Amino acid sequence: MRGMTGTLITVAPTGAESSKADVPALPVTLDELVATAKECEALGASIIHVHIRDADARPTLDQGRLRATVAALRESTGLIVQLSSGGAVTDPESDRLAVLDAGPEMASCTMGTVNFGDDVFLNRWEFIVDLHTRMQERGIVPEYEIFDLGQLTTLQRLLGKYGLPFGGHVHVDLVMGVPGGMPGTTAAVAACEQAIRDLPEGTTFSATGVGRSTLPVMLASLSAGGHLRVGMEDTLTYAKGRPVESNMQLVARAVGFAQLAQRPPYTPAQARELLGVPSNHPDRRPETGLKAAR
Ligand code: KMH
Ligand code: ZN
Repeated sequence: MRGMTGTLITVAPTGAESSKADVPALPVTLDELVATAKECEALGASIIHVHIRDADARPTLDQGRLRATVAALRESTGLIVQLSSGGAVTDPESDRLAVLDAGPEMASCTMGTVNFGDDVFLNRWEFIVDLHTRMQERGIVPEYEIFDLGQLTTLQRLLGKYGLPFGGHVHVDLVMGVPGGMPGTTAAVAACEQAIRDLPEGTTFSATGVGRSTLPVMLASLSAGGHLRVGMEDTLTYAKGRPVESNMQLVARAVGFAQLAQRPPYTPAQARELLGVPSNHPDRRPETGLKAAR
C-alpha cells in the first residue's frame, strides 16, 4: 500500500440517516444525485457510494428506483457505481440482499454487527456469507465496510472459507467515528493498517471519519497509504460553525489533501483497473433501466 501513486476518492453523498428537512443540501432525488455525481467526478471522485430516497425523501431500497439509479449514473458518468447493501438500520436482510439484483458494479458488504448510535446495525455471519457469495456469482465487486478492528479478522475468516471476491482484489473501507464503533483517530487507522497486512497481498483500503473525525482520518489514511471516502453521508459540518454546503465542497477538500500528499486522484478508469471492476464502456454496460427503456 505504501507504493500508491494515486488516491481513490469515493463520494458518499446521501446516506440513510439525515433528513432533507434538516439538511436541505442533501441530494435525494435522482436528478440531484446525478448532478452531484457529475460534479464530483469532474473534481476527482472515482467511486460513488449510493443510498437512495423515495418520493418523500425517506430512505428506500425500492428495486425499480435502485435500477433506474444505477442506469442513470452509468449513463451520465464514468464513476464506479457502488450500491449500499447496508441501507438503513431498519431494512430487513431480504431487501438488503435484493440490492444486488439492481446490477451495481460494486456493493458494500459490512463485516459485522455494530452499535450505531442508539440503534444496532445488524450483520450476522450467515448474512455476510450470503452477500459475499452472491456478489462472487454475479460479478459484483465488494467493498468490505469495517466499523471496528475485529471486523478485519471476520473478513480474513470470510476470505479463507469462501475465497476471494469477484475480480480477485480485496478493498476495504474503514468507517470510523460511528458511536458504537472504532474511533476516528490516527491510532485506530494505524491499527487497522497493521491488521490489513494479514489480508491478501495487495489489499487496499479507504477510510472515512464520521463527523469531526473526518480531518484526522483523512490525513492519517493518506499517510498510511490509504484512500479517501468523503460525503454528506458521513460529514455535515465543514468546520466549526460552518455546515457543509455540498458534497462537491467535501470532494474538493479531499482532492486538495490528496494532491498535497503527491497522490493525485485516480480517474475512474484507473480506479477500475486497481479494484478489478470491469470497464464502463457503453458496449459493456448491462441492459438496465433507462437504457433498456429507450
Ligand atoms: N446506513 C448504515 C446503517 C453501508 O452503506 O453499507 C449502514 C451503512 C453501511 O451506511
Ligand atoms: Zn452507506
